[in-house]
Amino acid sequence: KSKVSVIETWLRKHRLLYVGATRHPFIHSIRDGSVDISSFKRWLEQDYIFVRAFVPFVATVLLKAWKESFDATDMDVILSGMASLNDEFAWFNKEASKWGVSLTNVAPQKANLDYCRFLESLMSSEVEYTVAITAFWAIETVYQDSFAHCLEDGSNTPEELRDTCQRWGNDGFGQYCRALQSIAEHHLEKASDDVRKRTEAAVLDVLEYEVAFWNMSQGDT
Ligand code: HMH
Repeated sequence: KSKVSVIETWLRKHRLLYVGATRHPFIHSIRDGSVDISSFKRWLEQDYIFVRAFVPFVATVLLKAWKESFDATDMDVILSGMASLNDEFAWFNKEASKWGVSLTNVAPQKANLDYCRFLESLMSSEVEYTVAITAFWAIETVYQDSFAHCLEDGSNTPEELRDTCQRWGNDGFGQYCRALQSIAEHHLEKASDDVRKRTEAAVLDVLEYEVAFWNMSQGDT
């Protein structure tokens, strides 16, 4: 008898919120070609700030993997994620110059500050590895699922936005998210009820912050 995984159970239970985070009107507007370019530029500027805070978060996940996990593949997968974040900065700079956007001196908006503050709370050494790695999986997966949707057959994504969608929507990134999911699931299976509950709450927080982040990009903060 095949057992439904912890993560699969949560995704079913919180389906509406997950769909809200991965099929947001902003994503629909990219997919159907009606996207407002000033919204896209705002998203680009704000996401650069987010990713600057995301790197130290991932560094703490790596540190926790080293201390708390006995499986060496955890560190390999997290390190590959850090390496792609390094490419991401080069990509942000290239993309910003393509759109005539400056990434220096951008003021973070409230939804972004709130999300970055949440990331910072997860960086604490008090936060268990299981909580942190699962939140990490959720953060990456929302972008993977959202942008992959913009590349599916039948999508009408403007040519000049395909590069952005490819960045997170490509198959390699999809495999990486599945690798993170299996690591998170492995730790969740062994976790106490208490840790599991706190992990579920962190995943819900991520989904809510992601919705607010898309809202901010569209200017409805
Ligand atoms: C807001 N969530 C946000 N930005 C990102 N770049 C990702 C997730 C994925 O790395």
